[in-house]
Amino acid sequence: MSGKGAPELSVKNCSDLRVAVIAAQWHEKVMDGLVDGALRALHELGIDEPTLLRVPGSFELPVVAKVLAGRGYDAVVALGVVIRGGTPHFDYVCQGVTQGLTQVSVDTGVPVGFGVLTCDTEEQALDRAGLEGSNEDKGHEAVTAAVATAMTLRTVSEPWR
Ligand code: DLZ
Repeated sequence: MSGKGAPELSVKNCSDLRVAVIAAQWHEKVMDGLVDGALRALHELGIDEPTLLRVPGSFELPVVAKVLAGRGYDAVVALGVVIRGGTPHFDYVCQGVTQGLTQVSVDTGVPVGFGVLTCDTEEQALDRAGLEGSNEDKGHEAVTAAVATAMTLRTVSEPWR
């Protein structure tokens, strides 16, 4: 999937949103970049006190996302990195986390930003991690998408305001 074609999202008046970021811990350097990008995006949006929780691996992201979605957060952002190895384990973890996060979002009505990299190599992940020399900043993107969606939902759920 190419990163080309991403929209320039302009999100305003969202500083009162409650946002939680959940980050897995595998592949520390890439994760540091994703978490930094996510926190930077939140700061740019005026959301300065987000909740940040860590989980062991990407497979654990959906259950925590579900609990947070039920605790009044307006948006949840899930960050992780899964790198293909020599067994089918990669496919199962990717499938579990992707379907799990989708299910949480659709079932709860709380937007879940998908900041989980699923890559063949560490180099591909580093290129998307928002680090110096990276071409993409997926932690930042995931926050912006989740917050933009939460703002859209706000207009739908309160059309009389
Ligand atoms: C087991 C595993 C493997 C092999 N690779 C990754 C990975 O690349 N990225 C990641 O976030 N997590 C990985 N895990 C751990 C699983 O996500 C999960 O934490 C364990 O299977 C325990 O439930």
